[in-house]
Amino acid sequence: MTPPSTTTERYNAREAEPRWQKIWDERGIYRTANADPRPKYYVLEMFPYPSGRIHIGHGRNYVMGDVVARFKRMKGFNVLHPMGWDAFGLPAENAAIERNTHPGKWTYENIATMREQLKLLGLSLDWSREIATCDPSYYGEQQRIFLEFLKGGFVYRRESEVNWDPVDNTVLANEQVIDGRGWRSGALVERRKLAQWFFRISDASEELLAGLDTLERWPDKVRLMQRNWIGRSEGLHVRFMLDNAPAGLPSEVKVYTTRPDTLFGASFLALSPGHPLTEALAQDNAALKAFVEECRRGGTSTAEIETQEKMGFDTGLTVRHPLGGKPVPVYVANFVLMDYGTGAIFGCPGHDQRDHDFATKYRLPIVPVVLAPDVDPAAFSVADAPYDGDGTLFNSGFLDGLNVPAAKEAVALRLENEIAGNAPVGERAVNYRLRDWGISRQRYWGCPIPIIHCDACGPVPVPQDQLPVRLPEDVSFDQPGNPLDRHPTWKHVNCPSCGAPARRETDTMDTFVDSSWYFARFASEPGTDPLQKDAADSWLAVDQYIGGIEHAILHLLYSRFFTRTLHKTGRVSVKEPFAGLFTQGMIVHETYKDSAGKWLFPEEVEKRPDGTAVRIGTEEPVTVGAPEKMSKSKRNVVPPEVVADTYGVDCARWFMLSDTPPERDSEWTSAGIEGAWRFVQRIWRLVGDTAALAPVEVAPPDNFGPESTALRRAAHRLAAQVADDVERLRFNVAVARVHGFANEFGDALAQARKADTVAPDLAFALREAASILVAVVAPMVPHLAEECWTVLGRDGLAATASWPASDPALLVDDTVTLPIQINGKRRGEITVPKEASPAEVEQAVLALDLIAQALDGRAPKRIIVVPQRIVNVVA
Ligand code: ANZ
Ligand code: ZN
Repeated sequence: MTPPSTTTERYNAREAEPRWQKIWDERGIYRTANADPRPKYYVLEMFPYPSGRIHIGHGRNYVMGDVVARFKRMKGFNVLHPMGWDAFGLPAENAAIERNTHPGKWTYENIATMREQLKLLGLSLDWSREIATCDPSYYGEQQRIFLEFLKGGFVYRRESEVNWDPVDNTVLANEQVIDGRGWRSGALVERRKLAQWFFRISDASEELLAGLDTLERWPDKVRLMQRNWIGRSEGLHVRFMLDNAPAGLPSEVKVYTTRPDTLFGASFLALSPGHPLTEALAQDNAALKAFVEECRRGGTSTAEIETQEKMGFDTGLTVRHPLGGKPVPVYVANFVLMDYGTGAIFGCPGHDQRDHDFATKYRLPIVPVVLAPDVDPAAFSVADAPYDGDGTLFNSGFLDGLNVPAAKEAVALRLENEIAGNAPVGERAVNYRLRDWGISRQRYWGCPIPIIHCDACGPVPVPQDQLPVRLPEDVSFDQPGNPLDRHPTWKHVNCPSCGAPARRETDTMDTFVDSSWYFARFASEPGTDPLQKDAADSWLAVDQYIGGIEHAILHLLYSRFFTRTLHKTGRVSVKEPFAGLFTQGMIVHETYKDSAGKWLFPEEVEKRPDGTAVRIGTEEPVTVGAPEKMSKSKRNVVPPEVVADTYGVDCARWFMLSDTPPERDSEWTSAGIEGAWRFVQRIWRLVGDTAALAPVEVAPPDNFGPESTALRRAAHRLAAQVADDVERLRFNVAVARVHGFANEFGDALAQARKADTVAPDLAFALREAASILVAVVAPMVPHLAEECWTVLGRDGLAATASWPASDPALLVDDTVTLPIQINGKRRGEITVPKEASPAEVEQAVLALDLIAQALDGRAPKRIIVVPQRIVNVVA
């Protein structure tokens, strides 16, 4: 029988993809049971905010997570791969204002749209565990957790500053302050003090820092960012005695410094505007009071405070320098933060930029005390810029000649042993940049803080049987401010403790709280308690967490703190939520603008071969901009539906995994997606051709010839190597290997087609190779894999198949490559089986073209084969 030459029919993704999705769905194969004897594997992508619609750029991390989930299932794990919605937040309120709708309605509509879009991508998710953080069952549990944290001493209430819009009379979120003005009123924003709730995350600084060392499967970059954010520093507290302290005020100021070595360069002391001494002095100093108010203007974000111009106020007071006793003036300065160190500093303008700016502005002395190495002291100046490098102390009395670390130590020792009024003047101290986490938000669309304020009893927890505290539905957004606050009835309740009329807390929680434990929520099966300890313990930690680098700090740090606190309150056993973390690169795309400067969608543009572009329909020229992160505002987005309709989502998945390492940005191009399409068709043809040449499953023959052995080796190696690549999330490497294998496989098929009949060993090897190929690509192109599985007549679904086991005998490399020398000169090499006899090697060498050419048809005088080493030909 002559085998047919090729499969001509094309793979029709548009028809096949929805069909297989329906079958997966009907058979519930991605639903996960907690009671399952197989080892567990939990893979999670950072859950999305339901902002509207997704574009293909959003899909990359879900596809990566899906490849891991599908791969681990094939490897025999009980895989948890859930999805949910980070559903509270400001955009929903903004939408409510703009469109006159309810934030909940807007949110749930977006969820419905985005759920369908995600389903389109063929993700192997357990949708039965879907959660939305705005669901009362979710946020009710969060309220319980809040109260447990409160009881455990991990939550407290204090006054803290917020952005205040004086025209709209409302608190603004940082993102509602634009260039220092309210986003709606345009009024200059002020800072106001408000009693707010805080999580004591700063108490956990040391353990959060130490825990980073255990997170071996996190990117070093992220661990470093967290380390810097926690910002541990070692320094010295130094007490400065006031010379002329006004009656009734403290007689000293304590500062925190990490550079005690520069103490002789101190030319001023600066207090924060919020320092108790500042406040006391301002009581009867109108000018100082006005200055403090001036400092209060502008937003509360750190970025804003750091970029403000340095401002100071001379209090007229002086302190004694603790080494030497000269008087040092005391200022109030806007750049000194109240909630860091002691809220007071000594300024050394010679060696610190901020102090230098300040001293220059207020004409204070700038004295260098650290001399840069190999510099002439006479020529060394810090008048124009401070010097913050290493060096040798000078202008510094007993410190002169010491290096910086030695000088730090010397100052610490001296001041530790100097006693003033029963206490040492200096004390070593450790400080952390990490601040406590303020969670109160004066917003509607968030988790209500379950507290009732009573004039007699103070803040009282809402009793358990009254949880959840639900958000009222009947709210209006036609006025600025928090609708919960002006709701006619919602906040008016009786005190649970004494029964007197009282008020509900109208603040809601920061949405970062919602995302700090959702991974634990997914562990509970649907219809059970939201945070079941057994379930959480059996699934946590998340084995592989995948998301954007933009969450490297806050979300991950808060989740780590939250998990540690859940551990302390007995809710879960783990301390760290994410054992493995991967931060994927973004998908970027060119931008297009018409002549009027309006952004155009890619589907409105036709690219010309010369790189120029025109608008489809009008033919007007289009300006092509550099690839940028896909974003709605620049319209450089590709909707998943469009890809699904034209190429099929498997092509999109394949393309997203190809070429670029997953941690790097990847550019979406039509050439790229077309390339993926061609490869999908190629796999389809390889499988089809195999089925045509070797239509039935045959038992493995006793002996394999060289051709079938070579193909088997390649296939078995592919399975082993791709497994390793996927374990390490090197998807692009896996894709490259599949390409390489496809070439070998294609060659083997072409050879087989030439013969009149396909030998049984080759028939077996071809079918085996096709099955391995399909199984190996199944996690990446799952729909195509199912279709191919059917063509090969395999049982069951590709999605539930096992990962192909590689025969170890086929993995060892049993060939050896020997260099060939002719008359002592290296001329080439030959690859032969390791066990080949010298006679066999000799024969193989003589058959080479290069030998025939070198010998010009004559026979060689001698051939010396050194087994496993070299072949010498004497001509
Ligand atoms: C004197 C000095 C001399 C300083 C010098 C630096 C350089 P880190 O490393 O981040 O802990 N500082 C202390 N408390 C502050 C506050 N509440 N607001 C603003 N700045 C504050 O930073 C410690 C340094 O930051 C301290 O060391 C202090 O300035 C300043 F050549 O003391 B230094
Ligand atoms: Zn009361």
